[in-house]
Amino acid sequence: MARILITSAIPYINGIKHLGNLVGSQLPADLYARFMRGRGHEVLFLCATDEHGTPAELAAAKAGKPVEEFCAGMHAVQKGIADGFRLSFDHFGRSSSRRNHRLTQHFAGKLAENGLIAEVSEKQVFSVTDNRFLPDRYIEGTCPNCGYDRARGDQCENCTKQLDPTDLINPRSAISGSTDLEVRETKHLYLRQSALRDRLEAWIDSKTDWPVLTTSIARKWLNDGEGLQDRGITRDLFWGVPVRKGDQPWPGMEGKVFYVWFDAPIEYIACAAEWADANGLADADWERWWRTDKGAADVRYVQFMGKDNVPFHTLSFPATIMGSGEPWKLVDYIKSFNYLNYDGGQFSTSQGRGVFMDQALSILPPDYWRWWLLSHAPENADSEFTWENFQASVNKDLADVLGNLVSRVTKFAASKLGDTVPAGGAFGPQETALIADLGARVRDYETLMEAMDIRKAAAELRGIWVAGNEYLQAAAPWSALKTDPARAEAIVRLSLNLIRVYAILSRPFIPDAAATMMAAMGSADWTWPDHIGGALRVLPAGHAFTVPENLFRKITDDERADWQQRFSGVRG
Ligand code: B3M
Ligand code: ZN
Repeated sequence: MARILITSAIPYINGIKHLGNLVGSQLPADLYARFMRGRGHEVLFLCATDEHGTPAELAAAKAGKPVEEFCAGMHAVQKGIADGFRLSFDHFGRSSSRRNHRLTQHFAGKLAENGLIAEVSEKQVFSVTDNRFLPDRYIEGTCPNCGYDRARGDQCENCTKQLDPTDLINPRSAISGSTDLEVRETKHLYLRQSALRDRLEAWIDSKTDWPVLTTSIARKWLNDGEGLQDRGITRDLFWGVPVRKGDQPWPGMEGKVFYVWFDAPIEYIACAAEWADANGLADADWERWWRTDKGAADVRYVQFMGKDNVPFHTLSFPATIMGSGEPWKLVDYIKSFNYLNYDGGQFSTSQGRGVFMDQALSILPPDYWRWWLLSHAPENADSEFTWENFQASVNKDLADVLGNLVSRVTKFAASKLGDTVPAGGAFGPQETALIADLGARVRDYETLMEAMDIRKAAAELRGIWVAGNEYLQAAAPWSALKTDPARAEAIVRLSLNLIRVYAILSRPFIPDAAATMMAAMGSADWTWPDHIGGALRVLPAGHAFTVPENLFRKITDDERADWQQRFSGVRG
């Protein structure tokens, strides 16, 4: 039995994620966690809300709430939605937790001790009316290049020119509109990533099994321009982890907080501590997942994220860990994703375009979304959600193939042979052939799932369902019943067992349907089918089963058209 630590990129607190975000981190992480648990491994699967930063402060202000209260409320909302999608986190933590405050300050202190922090004085725009320094993107004005009057301080959206806030004509605060802006001197801490460049490069070079998407992004940043840049890790904000050197004050840094991207990945560690706290465990119980000197050397650590988050996970966070000089675990494998597009355009959080997690659950149960999203995961290229494709996948794969098999077998068995597994007959050549075919397919499925080759794994699972359907069609117990009832009993006995095995294999993708199938087979034996021949004999003759409710319903053309229309505009 192996030990596997799994983290998903932690979603920002300030809004509900869309399906493109879901398929790029939390959902594939859940798939992998469920598969590894199903195989009998010990898994710790962690996620959290990413609660700091200017967007959180501004969203709270817009909602008219103190930021702590806003974050607590949104954390509960996101937790509810994660549960709705059956995301099986062992803990859903918060980057604003005391554990993360202390760990973040601890890491900063260690980095300073090791000479990896520089204190830099810089000039920044201060809004007198808002009483705060403004990040570049919260300064608006007229673009000196094209004259667009709502250009942002970091870039003009109209002509795409990269800008400096001081380039803008008539600059104003994007928060209040105030033009009462001053340039003030402020001091910040920089993480000297450049000093760790060669170690980071050697480490990336050693990851020959990583997806090219992951390593190519890392290499681009390692070699960009003058090479890896040092990075500011503090901000002049109110909400965040106060800057301290371990448990000591940091002279000259009073009133400042760490940058959200400094403390967010540290929450992966803090979240394990939160998990231990929430379950009455000791520090040693979470440290055995994270400290290589305390048992974590044999843990395999896998991270899941969208491609935009890769630089922070391949360079900045490893720089924090390496620079601490302490034996914290480094990630072993990073599975990253391209983007999912939406019906001819892009999903967009800022524009409210696409289907958001709460909306998705309001129209269909989670398995429908899980199946489509995972079987179309944007692994090797961007992929696209269209309502036609969604309808076709659900209706074909889930309703016609899997749902239909379960319903035909159980209804036929119950109506013709009674409500227990029939005893007659023996397995013959058709069963032997099916067992051989499934044996090979299940091994293939395992290999693909272990490699996180998600689309191919989904295709193999569908193939496994299809094989069962083809067997049933060819064996035709309804015909056998008339001429050779014992033969019909043997076919039904195998088919009922097949439903239990399908529940186990399908559970990582469609956990609710899997639970329904297992319950209908009157079993709670989720043991992975290492030997398919044996697994297809687990439910013995005389074992009671029931006919489940329809597993999946079809999406009608009217519904499809209605949803297409309803989700075509922007979210209100
Ligand atoms: N919160 C980005 C996002 O929500 C960011 C990920 C942090 S991972 C440490 O998409
Ligand atoms: Zn412009």
